[in-house]
Amino acid sequence: MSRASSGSSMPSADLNSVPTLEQFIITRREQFPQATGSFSRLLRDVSVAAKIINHNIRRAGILDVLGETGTVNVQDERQKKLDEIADRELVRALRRGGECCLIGSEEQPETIPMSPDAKAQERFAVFFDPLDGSTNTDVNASVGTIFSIYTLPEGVQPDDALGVALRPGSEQVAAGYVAYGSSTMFVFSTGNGVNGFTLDPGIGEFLLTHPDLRIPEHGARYSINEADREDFVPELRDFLGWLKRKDPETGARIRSRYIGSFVSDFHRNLLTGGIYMYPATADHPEGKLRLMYEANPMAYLVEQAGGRASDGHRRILDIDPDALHQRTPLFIGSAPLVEAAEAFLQGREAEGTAR
Ligand code: P6P
Repeated sequence: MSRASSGSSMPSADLNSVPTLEQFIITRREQFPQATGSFSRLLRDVSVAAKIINHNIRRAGILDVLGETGTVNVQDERQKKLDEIADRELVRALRRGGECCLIGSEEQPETIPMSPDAKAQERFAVFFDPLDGSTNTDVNASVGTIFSIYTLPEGVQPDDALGVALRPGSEQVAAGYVAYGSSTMFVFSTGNGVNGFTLDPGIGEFLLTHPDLRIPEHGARYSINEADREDFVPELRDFLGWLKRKDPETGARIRSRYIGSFVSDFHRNLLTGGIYMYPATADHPEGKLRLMYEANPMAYLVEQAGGRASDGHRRILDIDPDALHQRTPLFIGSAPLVEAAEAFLQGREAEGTAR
C-alpha cells in the first residue's frame, strides 16, 4: 500500500525517510540494467523540466500563460501558451543535459536531432506529449506530461535516428508521466515495476510516495467520451451496455469518470482500477491518441503494473509504427476489462464478470 493511500501523513522531520527520485534511481541501480550515468541523468533532465512546467501551471492565472498562442500545431489543434512552454522546457532540459540525440514532440512537426555530449554513454531518443489535456489549463482542471525513452544503436547519426527510433513500444527502455493534479506526481518504469513520486514544493524534490504500483484487477471507473456514441461500432455499444450492468451479486455499478486529460484518467484508473477508451470516431477514424508519445508509454506502464493495453484487436506495444504522429484506437487499464472489450470488439462473448 502506498504511503499516501495508507492515510499516514509524513511529518516534515521524516522527509529524509523516503528517497528522492534521483536517490531512488542511484540506490536501485541494480534494477535499472541500463542505468548508466547517462540514463540517470536523462531521467533527471525530464524531472527538471517537469518542475519548471509545474511552476508555470501552478501560477497560470498570475503569469500570462493562459489562453492560446494563436497558432495551430502539426495536429491541427489550436496551441495553448502552456503547450508551447512545456514543449520549450523539455527541449531545453534535454538539450542542456546532453544525453539525448533525438526528440519527438507532439508540438513539433518533425523530430529534433541533437548532438549528445561526447561523454554520453548511451544514445537515447525521447518522445513526449509535453502537455496532455491542455484544453483543461484555462479551467483549472488537471493536465499531464507523457514521455517515452528508447536507446539507439551506437554510431547512428542524429539525422538517421528517426528511422531507427520508430520501433514498437515493446522496445522502450523507460516510460513515464507527470500528473499535474491536486499534487504533482512523477510516475515511471524502466521495466522493473512502476513507482510514483510526489513533488514536495517546499524542498523541490520528487519523493517516493507510491512504490511498486499495481493496477487493481476490478475496475471502479470507466472513461470514454460518450458524446461520440453514435460513431461507436455496435460491438462497442454492446460492451458499454455490459460494462454498465449492475453486478448481480452486489448490485454495484461501475462509475463514469472522464476528465478530458488522458494522463489524469489513466492515473486514477492505475490507482483504483478501471478502463480508459478512445475508439475510432467520425472525427478520428484512426483514434485520437498518438501511438509514439501517448499510447506506447502508457501501455508500457500499465503492463508493468499488471494491466493491459490494446487497439481492440492488437497489443499496443506490438504495433510497428510508420510515422511519428500516427494515431491509434486505445483501450487501456485493468486487464479483465480490456480483455472483455477485446472479446466484444472481436465478436467473442466476454467470459464471466470482468468487474
Ligand atoms: P475529446 C487531450 O486532447 C486528449 O488527447 C486526451 O488527453 C483526452 O482524454 C482526449 O484527448 C479528450 O478528447 O475528444 O473527448 O475531447
